[in-house]
Amino acid sequence: MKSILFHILVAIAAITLGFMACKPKNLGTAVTGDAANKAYVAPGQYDEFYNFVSGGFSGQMSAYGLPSGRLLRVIPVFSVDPEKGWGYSEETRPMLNTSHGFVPWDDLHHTELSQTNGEVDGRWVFGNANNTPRVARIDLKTFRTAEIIELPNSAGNHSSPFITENTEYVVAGTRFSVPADNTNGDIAINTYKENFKGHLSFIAVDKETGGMNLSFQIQCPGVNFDLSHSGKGPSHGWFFFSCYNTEQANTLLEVNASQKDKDFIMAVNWKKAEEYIKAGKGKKTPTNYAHNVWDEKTHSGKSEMVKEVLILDSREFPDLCYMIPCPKSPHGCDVDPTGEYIVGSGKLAALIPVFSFTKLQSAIANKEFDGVYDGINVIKYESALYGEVAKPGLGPLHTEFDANGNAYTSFFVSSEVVKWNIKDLKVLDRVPTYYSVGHLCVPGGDSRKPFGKYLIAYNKITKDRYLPTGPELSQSAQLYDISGDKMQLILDFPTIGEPHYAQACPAGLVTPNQVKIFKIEENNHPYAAKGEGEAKVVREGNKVHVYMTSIRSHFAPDNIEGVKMGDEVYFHVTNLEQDWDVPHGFAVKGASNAELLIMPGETTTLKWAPDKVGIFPMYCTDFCSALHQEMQGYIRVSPAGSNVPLKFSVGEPSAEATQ
Ligand code: K7E
Ligand code: CUA
Repeated sequence: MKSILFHILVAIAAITLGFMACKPKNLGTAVTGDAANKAYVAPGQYDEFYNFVSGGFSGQMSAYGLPSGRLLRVIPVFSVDPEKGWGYSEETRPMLNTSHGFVPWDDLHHTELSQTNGEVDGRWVFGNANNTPRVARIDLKTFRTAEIIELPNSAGNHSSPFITENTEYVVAGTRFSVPADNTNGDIAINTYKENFKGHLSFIAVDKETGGMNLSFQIQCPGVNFDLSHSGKGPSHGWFFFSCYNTEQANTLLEVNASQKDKDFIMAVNWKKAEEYIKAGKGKKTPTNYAHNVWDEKTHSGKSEMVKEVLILDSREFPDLCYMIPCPKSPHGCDVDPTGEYIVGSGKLAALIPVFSFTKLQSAIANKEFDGVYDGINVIKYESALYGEVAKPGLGPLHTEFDANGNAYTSFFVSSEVVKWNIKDLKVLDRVPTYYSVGHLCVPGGDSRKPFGKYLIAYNKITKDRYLPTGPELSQSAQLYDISGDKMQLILDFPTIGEPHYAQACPAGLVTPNQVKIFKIEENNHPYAAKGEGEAKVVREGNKVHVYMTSIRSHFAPDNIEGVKMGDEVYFHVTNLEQDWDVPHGFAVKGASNAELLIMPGETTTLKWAPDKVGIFPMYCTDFCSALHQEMQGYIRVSPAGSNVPLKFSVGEPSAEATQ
């Protein structure tokens, strides 16, 4: 059977090559050897790993199975999603609240799995919003966004959401420096150097619940924080942030922020920062940011505005932050599994510097400084440097690690992944990517315990890899087997949005904790109807609350009259099912928001303002039984001031039958 599949794939490859005659040759189109087998997961079989992939400008995250590359679920995070009613139902709308009001979109770049003792634990996955700065926590019991916290004093939240080795903190560095929230922002842009500041946010995470709380921020010079990673093992207690635009330019950054030969990696002693905060050294500073939390018992999100944040000024605490020079606009900032080596990737560099945590510590102790940058000591490059990987490729971006002391770096310009040994800094292997690779992911690859086995490249350009789809082509990932000495390409799979960072973990860390249904007796939604006997319609002024139930295959009530123009109708639909995999949907004609998708035991609300007099059908949108198509009803809308009484029913005989 294996060889049949292989022959089919070879045949497909041959046909494809013949069909796309203009396609360049030798681009790794044909799979080699046993590649097809390695990525093949037979029907009915499960994948070995979950892969949580950022959705870029789709604002969502998606879960794929590895090695098959099968898309399992798009998890709505920062963007509305009509498929799940996310951001459309009354319960989910507060989750997208910000200090700018309801924001239905964002740009999610990086995902990060929670860790315990430096190992991924499969409890939560975090995501960052790059536009309106926010961090989200997705609960992997439900694959739902459980919490979103906005970041004050920030603009663009790129250097995020990276975590410490026990998930003590999720960290977020601002990409754009801006004037602090408590200062006058109505100033000339060209006063950047004087007035713009960069803030690093430390969000504490509750060990049990995962609840997030913005513990403190460190105010830093006005640079662009790009990426980060925490220390681990011996370097636990430190965080490393790559910075660019240390020229502090406010225009034409492509030229003006590439002036200096070296920018910085900023090393932050967050344990020290914690001590200062405990000692009351943080300054309470006025601000305004949203903190949105989902409650699984009321099936609702709540948004709260927070008015204050604790700030430590990096200039006042010289033992908090240190700058390490790093060549040519560093992007990726990655720490190896031992915690000793910090890899900086300069987007315009032709080498990869590897810094040593031990050397960094002795450089600090011996004050081996090379001047001061805006109040922060600059470590001598050579004093922190372990060594450089010479001639690795062009345009290094990101590095991941395996469990055997190897690093894998993506090269955007030369479109390749390069494997190198951390100890001797020798290049061991290189494979092409198709094309212009950005981020990489190895399961557990930024933790103390990488699982190795696979490496996924997330590419920026796909050109000729898939059937064309007009001017916009598919986004793409490529899967490599890294279990041997040589990396082997085994699969291309399309992805959603633009993938940036991703995380992966063994499925067994996640599956045992899955929620299958919500218990109806634990449903504390204020408008729940926990049985058909509780179904009703209640008028409060111009608000009409429909306490509706759904069960295979009808709604109760399914006939409603007495709604008038000018009313706001709230359909609170409780799904009475207590079986796994039996959601119901709900939609009403002319609704300007979306549908609802209601999980077993859950209550979800659709707000509807009828726009004309007449009869409006409503129906279940999710195919739930053989009689799903019968799962429907009507609502009658009368003119404003009409005396049609409020009336609701299910199963009432028709007028003809009662005569
Ligand atoms: Cu947010 Cu390099 Cu896109 Cu990753 S960054 S690629
Ligand atoms: Cu309920 Cu379809």
